[in-house]
Amino acid sequence: STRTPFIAGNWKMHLDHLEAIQLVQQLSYRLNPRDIAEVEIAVIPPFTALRSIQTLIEGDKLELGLGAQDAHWEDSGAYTGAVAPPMLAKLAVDYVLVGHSERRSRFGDDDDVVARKLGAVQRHGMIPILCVGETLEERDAGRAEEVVDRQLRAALAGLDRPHEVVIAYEPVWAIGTGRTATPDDADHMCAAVRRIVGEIGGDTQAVRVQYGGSVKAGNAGDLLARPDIDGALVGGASLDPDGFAAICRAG
Ligand code: G2H
Repeated sequence: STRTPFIAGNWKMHLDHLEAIQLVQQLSYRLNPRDIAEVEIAVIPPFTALRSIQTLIEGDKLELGLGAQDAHWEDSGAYTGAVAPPMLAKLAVDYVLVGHSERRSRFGDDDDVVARKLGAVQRHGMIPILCVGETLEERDAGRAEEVVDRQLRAALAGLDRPHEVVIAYEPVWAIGTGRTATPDDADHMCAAVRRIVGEIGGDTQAVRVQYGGSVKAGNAGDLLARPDIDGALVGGASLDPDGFAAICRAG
């Protein structure tokens, strides 16, 4: 396909800003520009490390995208503890995760909140990485595609250009569990995601769809070789520079 593979490392709640700089440096030593010329790579650290990583990326002219793990939907206001999209845009943040399953299950981000955050991120010129995916219970009940369909429509319905969003299909039962969807299952759902984006009015060939859930160096090649999987959202394995560099090369 003509879509550039996109590998993003979601560090979750790990690493202080000094450890974060170290990891980015270790990563950049391991990535030969020739190996990754055709791949886009981003790191998604905690908020506290965004500024130092941004400085490092600019100072060393690294070919590395920067992402944030969440954003509020308002531009400012009395929302103690929250971070607003314009603050992130000013830090040259390229991507913002929206609707990660941990936000949905542990912070109460429902479909409505996800839609508002996604719109706010886009309005401020950043690209949302919208996470969707079914639980084990939903998959066993044969409802996986129905759940993903609902999540996509709720988040994307109001957008003019629904394909200008990266979508990460992350089956909840595969997150941090060591259990990965088979490449066939993952590819099948990523194809369904693409079809649904088309039904909402997006360009099915332009939208980038990542797979996420226990991606590591050992399984990345098989997943990324599939036609409808355009990249990976990597959690645990993105904290290891050797492993993450290997996943990037697989892209
Ligand atoms: C899913 C994924 C990254 P992990 O949450 O978003 O994490 O690779 O640890 O399963």
